[in-house]
Amino acid sequence: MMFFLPFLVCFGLSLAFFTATGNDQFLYLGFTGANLTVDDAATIMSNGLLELTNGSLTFKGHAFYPIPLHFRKSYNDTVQSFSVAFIFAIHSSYPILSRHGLAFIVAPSKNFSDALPSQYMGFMNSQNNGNLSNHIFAIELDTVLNLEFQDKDANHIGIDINDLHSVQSHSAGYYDDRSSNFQNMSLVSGDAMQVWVDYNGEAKKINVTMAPLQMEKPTRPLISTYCDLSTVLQEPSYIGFSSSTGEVDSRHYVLGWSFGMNIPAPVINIAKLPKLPRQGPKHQPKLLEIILPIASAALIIAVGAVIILLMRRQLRYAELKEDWEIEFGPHRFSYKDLYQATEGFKSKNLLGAGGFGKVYKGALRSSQKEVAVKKMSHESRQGMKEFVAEVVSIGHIRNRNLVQLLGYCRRKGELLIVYDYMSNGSLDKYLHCGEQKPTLNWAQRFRIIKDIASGLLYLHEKWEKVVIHRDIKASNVLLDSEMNGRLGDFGLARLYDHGTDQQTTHVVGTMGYLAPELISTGKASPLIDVFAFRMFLLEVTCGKRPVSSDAQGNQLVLVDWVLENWRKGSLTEAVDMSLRGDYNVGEACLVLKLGLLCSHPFTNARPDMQQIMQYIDGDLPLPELTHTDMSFSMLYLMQDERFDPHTLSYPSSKASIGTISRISGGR
Ligand SMILES: Nc1ncnc2c1ncn2[C@@H]1O[C@H](COP(=O)(O)OP(=O)(O)OP(=O)(O)O)[C@@H](O)[C@H]1O
Ligand SMILES: *[C@@H]1O[C@H](CO)[C@@H](O)[C@H](O)[C@H]1NC(C)=O
Ligand SMILES: *[C@@H]1O[C@H](CO)[C@@H](O)[C@H](O)[C@H]1NC(C)=O
Ligand SMILES: *[C@@H]1O[C@H](CO)[C@@H](O)[C@H](O)[C@H]1NC(C)=O
Ligand SMILES: *[C@@H]1O[C@H](CO)[C@@H](O)[C@H](O)[C@H]1NC(C)=O
Ligand SMILES: *[C@@H]1O[C@H](CO)[C@@H](O)[C@H](O)[C@H]1NC(C)=O
Ligand SMILES: *[C@@H]1O[C@H](CO)[C@@H](O)[C@H](O)[C@H]1NC(C)=O
Ligand SMILES: *[C@@H]1O[C@H](CO)[C@@H](O)[C@H](O)[C@H]1NC(C)=O
Ligand SMILES: CC(=O)N[C@H]1CO[C@H](CO)[C@@H](O)[C@@H]1O
Ligand SMILES: [Mg+2]
Repeated sequence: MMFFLPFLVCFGLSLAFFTATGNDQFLYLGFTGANLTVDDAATIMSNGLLELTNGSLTFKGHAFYPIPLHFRKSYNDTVQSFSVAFIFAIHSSYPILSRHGLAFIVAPSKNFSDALPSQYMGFMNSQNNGNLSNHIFAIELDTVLNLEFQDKDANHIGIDINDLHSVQSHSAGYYDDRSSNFQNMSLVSGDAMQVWVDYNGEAKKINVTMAPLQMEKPTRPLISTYCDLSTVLQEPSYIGFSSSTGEVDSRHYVLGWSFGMNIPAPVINIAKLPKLPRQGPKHQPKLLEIILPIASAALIIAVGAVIILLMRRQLRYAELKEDWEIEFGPHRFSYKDLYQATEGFKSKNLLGAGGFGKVYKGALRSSQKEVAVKKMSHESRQGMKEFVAEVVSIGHIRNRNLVQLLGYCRRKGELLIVYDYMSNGSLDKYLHCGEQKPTLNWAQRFRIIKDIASGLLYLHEKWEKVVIHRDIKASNVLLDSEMNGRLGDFGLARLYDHGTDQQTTHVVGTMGYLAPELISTGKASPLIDVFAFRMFLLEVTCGKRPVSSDAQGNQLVLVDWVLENWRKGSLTEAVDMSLRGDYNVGEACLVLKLGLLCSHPFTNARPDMQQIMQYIDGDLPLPELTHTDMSFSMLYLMQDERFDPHTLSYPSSKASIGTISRISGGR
C-alpha cells in the first residue's frame, strides 16, 4: 500500500487505505470528492477547501471522516498508536480578533446537534462538559481566553479529554529546531498552518506539534504529555473537526488532512492544497466604499492643484520670444531669473520710479551679481526688433563712466532692461536731500562732473556709433561704490551712425534739460546732450533744481538765476550754500561759465564734448562769455513760443514727456 501512495498522490486525489491489519491511512489534499460528513455551517467549497464555519455568528460546523475507525485491535485491547496531520486557517473580518476556534476530535458519534457553539467549540454543551461518558478526545485551537475553562491565553492549543478545560495547553507556536527557542504563532493571522498529533499507544503519550505552513515538522513537540486514551475512546470512534463562532464572524478552514493508524500520517504536499480565499471579504468592500471615493477625490484635488500651480507658474514666468531674438540670445534674460532675482518685484526692492517704469534691485541667482532691473510697459510690438537691437548693441559698450547694460527680457506688454547695480544710487538724491543729510563736497562733485563728461564724450565720439543719450540729468547719473559718476539709462538713447542725420517722431527728454532746437525741429544731434549737460553742470554746482521756488515763493529758473549772478559779477553766489564756502572758486566758476556757454541756443555756438572735456581739464582756456551772447540767448528764449517759460514751471523735475521714440530712418 505504501508503495502506491506517492504515485496516487501525484494525481492530487483524496485517498484512503484500509488494510486487514488495521493499519488505516488516508490523505486529503483538499476535499473535492471526499465523502466527508458535514453538517451545520460546514461545506466543501468548489476548490476543495473545507469551510467549517461560514461567517455566521454563534454558529457551529462539523466534518467527519464518514466511517468510524477501530482504535483497538480487539474490543478489550488498548488504543493503538496513531498520528494525524492537518492544515488549517482562521479568517476573520477583523485583523486580530476571531471567535472561537476549531478542534480535531475523536468521538463516539457524528451527531453533535446537542452541542453548543461559542466557547463549547461545537462539540460540548454546558451539561455534558467534563462528563466521563462523553468519550471525546480533542485538540483545540482556541482563539479566545475563556476563564470558565481556565484558558491560558487567547491564542492556544490544548488537549481536551471529555472536558474543555484542557489537560494540557500551550500558546500557539513551535520550538525552533536550530535555536530550540519558542516562536510565537498567531492562530488568527489568517495564514495556513499545520498541526501534528501523535499518540504512542505503548508509552501512552500524546505529542502535539505545530508550525507555519512552509516549515517541516519541528522535532520538539509543543506539548508532550502522558495520556491513556484507552480509558477515553470508545470502540469504534469517529474522527473529524468541530468548529464554532461566537460574536465575531470568523471562518475556519481545513486545507488538508492525513491520518495513519500504527503508521505515520502521510506527509501533506502543501503545493497541492486548495487556495485560501482573500481575507476579510465582508469588510473590504465597505472599506473600499469609504476609502476609494475619498482617495479619488483627494487625487483629483491634488492633480488639479498641481495643474493650477503649474499654469500659474507658466503664466507668471510667461515671456514673449520671437525668432529674430535668437541672435540676441546671450543678452536675453529669462523672466523667471529676473522674477527670482527681485523676489517677485517686491516693493522692498524698489529703487525708484521714472517716466518709463519702475526700477528694482535684484541679485541674480546664478552669479549672485547685483543688478538693477528696469521694468517698462510697452504696448506696441512695432519697432521692437530695432529697439532690442539697440539695447543689445548698447550692451556692448563698456566704459568706466557708463552704467553697464547687461541685457533685456520681453514679455507681453513689458520690457525689462537689466543694468549693473550702482550701490550709491543716483546723484539727485545727494543734491536735493535738504539740510540734514550729508551732501557731496566740491571735490566729489567736480570728479563726478569729469566722469560724466568723459562718459558722454565716449558715447558721442569714441564708440563705433554716435550715441545720443537724450536724457542727461541728475537722476540718470549714478554713483558706484567708489562714488564714481556713471551715466545711466540707455533705454531712451537713440543711436545713429556717424554722419547720418536722424529724424525723430517723438520728443523725449526732461523739462529744463531739453534743447530748444529739439522741441522746434525734433532733430536730434549730440549737441542736445551738450545742452542738457549744461543743466547738469549748473544743478551740481548750485545744488538747485532746474526750476525751483525761493523762500518768498518766487519761481526761480536756474539758468536765469546763474546768468543774473554772472551779470552782477557775483558768480560765486550761485554756488551751493550747503558747501559752506568750502570749494575751489576757480573750478566752480569754470563749471558755471561752461554751463552758461553750453546753453547757447545756437547749436553751432555750443562747444562739443571734446572741447568741454578740454575746458574742464584746463587744457583749453574757456572763451570769455560776452554780454551780447548771453542777452541774445535770453532774448531768444523769450521769443520762442515753443519754449514758453511756463512749460519750464512743470511741477516735477522728473517729469518726462513722450514715449520711447522711434527712429524712422535706417541706420
Ligand atoms: N543701475 C542702477 N543702480 C541703482 N539704482 C538705480 C539704477 N538705475 C536706476 N536706479 C534708481 O532708480 C530710480 C528710477 O530710475 P528711472 O531711470 O526709472 O527714473 P529716472 O532716472 O528718475 O527718470 P527717467 O525715466 O527719465 O530715466 C533712479 O532715481 C535711481 O535711484
Ligand atoms: C452559513 O450556513 C448556514 C447553514 O448552511 C446558513 O444558514 C447561513 O446563511 C450561512 N451563512 C453565510 C454567511 O453564508
Ligand atoms: C459516503 O459515506 C456514507 C456514510 O456516511 C456511505 O453511506 C456512503 O456510501 C459513502 N459514499 C461513498 C461514495 O463512499
Ligand atoms: C473483555 O474483558 C471482559 C472483562 O473485563 C471479559 O468479560 C470479556 O470476556 C473480555 N472479552 C474478550 C474478547 O477478551
Ligand atoms: C442527533 O441526536 C439528537 C438527540 O441528541 C436526535 O434528536 C437526532 O435525531 C439525531 N440526529 C441524527 C441524524 O441521528
Ligand atoms: C453524564 O452523562 C450521563 C449520560 O449522558 C448521565 O447519565 C450522567 O448523569 C452524567 N453525569 C454527570 C456528572 O453529569
Ligand atoms: C509572543 O507573544 C507575546 C505575547 O503573547 C508577545 O509579547 C511577543 O512579542 C510575541 N513574540 C513574537 C516573536 O511574536
Ligand atoms: C514525542 O516527543 C518526544 C520528544 O519530546 C519523542 O521522544 C517521542 O518519540 C515523541 N512521540 C511520538 C509518538 O512522536
Ligand atoms: C556717500 C555714500 O553713501 N557712500 C557709500 C557708497 O557705497 C559704499 C559701498 O557700497 C559705501 O561704503 C559708502 O559709504
Ligand atoms: Mg533714469
